Order: sequence, then C-alpha cells, then structure tokens
Amino acid sequence: MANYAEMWKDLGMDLEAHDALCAVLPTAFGDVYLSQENRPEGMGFWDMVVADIHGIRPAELIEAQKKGQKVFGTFCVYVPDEVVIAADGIVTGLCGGSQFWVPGGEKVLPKSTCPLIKASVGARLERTCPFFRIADMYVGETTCDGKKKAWEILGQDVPMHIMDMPQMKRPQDVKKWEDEIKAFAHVVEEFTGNQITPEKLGDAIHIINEKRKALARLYEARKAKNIPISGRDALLVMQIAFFDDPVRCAQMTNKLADELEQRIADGVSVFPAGTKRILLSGTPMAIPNWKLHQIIETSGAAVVCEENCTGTRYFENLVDETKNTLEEQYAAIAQRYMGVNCACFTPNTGRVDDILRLAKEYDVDGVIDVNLKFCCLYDTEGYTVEKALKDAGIPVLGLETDYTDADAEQLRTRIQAFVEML
Ligand code: BJ8
Repeated sequence: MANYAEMWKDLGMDLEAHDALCAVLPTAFGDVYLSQENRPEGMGFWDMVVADIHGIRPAELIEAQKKGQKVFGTFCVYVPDEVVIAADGIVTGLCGGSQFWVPGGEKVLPKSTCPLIKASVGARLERTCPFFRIADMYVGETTCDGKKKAWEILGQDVPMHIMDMPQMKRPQDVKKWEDEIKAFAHVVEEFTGNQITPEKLGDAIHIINEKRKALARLYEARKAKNIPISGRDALLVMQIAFFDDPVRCAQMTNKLADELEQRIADGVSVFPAGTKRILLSGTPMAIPNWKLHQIIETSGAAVVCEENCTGTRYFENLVDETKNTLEEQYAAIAQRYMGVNCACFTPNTGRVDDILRLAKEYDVDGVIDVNLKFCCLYDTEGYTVEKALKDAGIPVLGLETDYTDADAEQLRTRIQAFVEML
C-alpha cells in the first residue's frame, strides 16, 4: 500500500483517528471478501481499490483539482451526475457506511437518526474521510427529514447546494424537478466557471448511460441459474461505482461482465447448486456496509439482486440520448430520475411493482426487505412491500438493522430460519 500520510495531513485530517479506521478495514475486508472461494479474477481491480480506498482515488481527485476541476460530493441517486460532468466537474459519493463514524455523528445529531446520516456527519466532523475533505461543494437533497436537517450542520464550513425534491410524481412535480435540475446546472456553471452546452451535456449523458449499461450487464449475469458472482462482490462493485471515474467504472465493469458471461457459458458458479436465491430490498448499503450480505451468504443463501440505491435504483433506466437542445435534455434527465422509486415519495407504488418484477426476473426464492434503524420511510413502506409480496406468494422477511455488530447473531438466527423454510 502506498504511503498517503502527507496527503491526508495536507487535507487537514485527524491522522491518529484515521489510523484507527485504517487498522480495522483490512480485517473486515479479509473476513468478508478474501475468505470467498472461486471469485472472478476481475474482482482484483476492486480489491486493489478498497485496499487503498482513502489513497488512490483521493489522490486522483486532488490532481484534477490542481488542474482546475471541481469536485462535487453527493448523498443521493437523484442528484444528476450528468450536469456536473457536462461542466467538467467530478462527482463523488459521500454516504457513510461504517459504524466507526457513527459516534462522531451522535455528538451533534439525535441518537435516533439513521446510521447512514450519523456516519456521514461523523466522517465530516471528525475529519477521518478524505472525500469529505476534498469535495469543493456538497450537494444535498430534501429526501428525508434526517438528511434535510443534517445539511444545515454539514454545510457550515463547505459550500452546500440543496436540491428541492418533489414529494409526488404528478406531471407538475416532474416539471418542478426539471426546473430544479436547471437551477442546479446554473450553480454548477457558476462554481466551475464552465458553461454547459448541448454537446457537453450530450456527452455527459452518454458517459453515465454507458456506466449504467455496464452495471446492468453485471446484474444481468446474476440472473443465471449458476450464479457467477457472489452478492458481496456485486455489492462492492456498486459501492465503488459512486466514487470511481465513470468511464473507468464502465470499462472495468464490462470486463468483469465478460468474465461472468464466460462463467455462465462454462457452468461455473460461486454457490453450490440449489442455493436459495435472495432479493434484498430497502435502504442503501454505503461502503463498507457488507453486514447483511455477509450474514446471508454464510447462512446457506445467495444474494442475487439488490432493489436499493446501491443496486438497481442506481442504474435502471437510461436518459434519452436523442435530444439536442438543453431544454429537451434537461427534460429527459428529469424524466429518467423521476423513474427512481424511493420511499420518500408518496404514493410509491412503483417500488412495489419493481420488487415484484425483480423477484421474477432474478428467479428468487425469497425477499429480505431491510431498513436502516430509524429510517421511518422504508420502515413504514415495509408494511406495503411485505403485504404485496405475501399476496403474490413470495416469502418475505422484514428486518431492521444498523451498522453495529450487536444484532449480528440475532439476524443470523432469523435469516437461517427464513432460508430453511424456503
Ligand atoms: S433515493 S434511499 S439515496 S434518499 S438517509 S432515506 S436510509 S433515513 S438514503 Fe436514500 Fe436517495 Fe432515497 Fe436512495 Fe432512510 Fe437514512 Fe434517510 Fe436514507
């Protein structure tokens, strides 16, 4: 591993606390990832990225900043990367997925806040995540109440732009989202000093669509009877996709997909025949939250799909590439993003339709619907999701968890019992 101590120091990070984080990550990664057998060779790229997760990509971002590019940190899949890329900006995800950061968040937020928000705020305030230090601007959104209030704290010493999300999906709401995207584009242009032209926006739309198509290929491979990649590995690819350069992400994922397609042709599987297939639905799993996948896949089942924002919600549906004017392009972008079905919308029947569709497409034996503790949106929607699945005759298990290991054994017992009855 290269030595990035100087870089972290220059970023104003708390080196001692950061060392403590760096000390636990390799063990966690080894336990969850390197212990697996017969992994696709292509995963070597992601193993390398994780081994230096606070080094390689941050160093690239700093280099880009030296050349005048701006880095935008985002927290939600509704924020359109296309707009930033069209102005020669760079997007990096900022959602926190480690318990390590939660106590820092709890110093300023109510304990009864979802761990994703607490970890994100903790990572910023405790100065232990280089991505939070590097981002020139944070982009928040008015999705859930916890996030809305967290922006007021996170934005105290970093420029913060907040996108006002509609709460419904009527035609006037989609129009409102289009206006919001245009307003964001204006902010991005001002901040970067670069004008967004139809050509540049068209190129950016294409880049992100190609990334989506590559991720969709990875997921397509998971539909096979002989499962060529574990859920853990697929999740890792998704998690890193939020940080990586989008062109490289597409290249590496396509390469991995080539290998997976070959594995399918050769009848290679990472699970024994007859392993139960699970669809995981619910709240996103930010890196390094591998907890549920690890428990499920060491309890006799395989995760074959994630209906969440570190899963299908991130890549399904493309932006229409046939539009030539900014006006039409922004409308096409708004259309695509309003096709994402997050529980922050009401009604949100599209999500139930998605889950039923995915259960069929991935030929699953059961669904595990999970929400992060204190996420009222997904917890409440769990009622509707579970009812729809039961009505369709698909076994479902509803779970609530956080980033700690405190409930790991209890979860394992429940998941094992669920898998046994499938
Ligand atoms: S589009 S899921 S990324 S808002 S932070 S809502 S878990 S209490 S993350 Fe999300 Fe965008 Fe929706 Fe996806 Fe609940 Fe926590 Fe809020 Fe969360």
